Amino acid sequence: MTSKPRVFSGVQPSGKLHIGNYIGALSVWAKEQDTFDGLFCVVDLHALTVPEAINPSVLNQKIWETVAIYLASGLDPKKSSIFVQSTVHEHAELAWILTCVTPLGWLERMTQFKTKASARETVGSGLLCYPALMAADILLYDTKLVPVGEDQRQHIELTRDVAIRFNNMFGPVFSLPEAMIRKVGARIMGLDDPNAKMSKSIGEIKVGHSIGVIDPPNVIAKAIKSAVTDSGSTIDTDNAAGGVRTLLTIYQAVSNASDDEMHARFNGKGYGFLKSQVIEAVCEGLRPVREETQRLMADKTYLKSVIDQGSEIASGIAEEKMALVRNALGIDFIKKLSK
Ligand code: AQP
Repeated sequence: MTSKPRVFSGVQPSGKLHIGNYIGALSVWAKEQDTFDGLFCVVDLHALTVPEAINPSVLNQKIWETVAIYLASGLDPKKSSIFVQSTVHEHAELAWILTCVTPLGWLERMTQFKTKASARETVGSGLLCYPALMAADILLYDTKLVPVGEDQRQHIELTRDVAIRFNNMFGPVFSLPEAMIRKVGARIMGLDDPNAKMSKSIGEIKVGHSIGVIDPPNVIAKAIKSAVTDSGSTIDTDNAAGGVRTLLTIYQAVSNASDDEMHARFNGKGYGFLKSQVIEAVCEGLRPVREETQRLMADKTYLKSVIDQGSEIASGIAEEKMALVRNALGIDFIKKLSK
């Protein structure tokens, strides 16, 4: 038993993993891993919620690449468990059970569902039920903290509500998790649209929307040079909004500059200067991640050993929790009959 708080988080292996995912999630995991009992998962079952977007060989490649990016971002498999969601079957089993205890209205209220559903002609039920799978991911492990970007806050609140509802109906099985959200950079907006969150799926199809974590420097520079600003020309660090605020936020998150340092460096300077500084900081900050990801992608045997080790640890915890869940629901026949 460890006294460190249990932490669970994940990234979907969908689209192009971007600097928002890195700043909002991955960099926090790596920085804080010594203080966590951490489980970090590549949530491949979540990537199935938009089946029209699935290309099996691309998805398979993205799963490997996401594991490599986790490691390249600084996660250490000796300190944290890194695994792939579909290798631990309890995620899918608990997701179905939690779907059954979650009122439809709770799912329909989710902002992410409403945004994604409104952009599509047909919407699969998986997109609606996604938060129940996310609740299963978290609740399986008695997770205390969930380090995520701001966009996931509502899903963590739903997870707590689902856990409370289950506990009230069937007995105290689940502990209540809390979101862990950084102050600067928890919601990075698209470079092409300061009103839309930077997104993996949009980044995959739209040049200039995102900065990919493993994009080469020339691609990063081109995206930042073309980033939307506004009709002004000089920076007011305290009141900057829109695209200028996005660039300042990315610089501050990547460089760890304080508010005073940001003021001294940028106040009254031109947008061209800001862009050149962001290009330099981002290219330099992401260079080790890109290079290490490339190196790790050539060593699948090592990546597989990391995933196997993480899956074994995660499965051990998940099996124990599922035994309690089945017992609470009265569906533990298989075990009883085989005794
Ligand atoms: N723009 C963002 N700024 C800060 N954090 C972000 N995260 C996502 N976008 C931003 C955080 O990254 C983690 C992994 O995200 P995800 O893969 O679970 O799902 P997502 O939120 O759906 O990511 P995308 O990029 O928007 O993907 P698509 O386009 O496929 O929907 C989470 O902690 C998330 O908060």
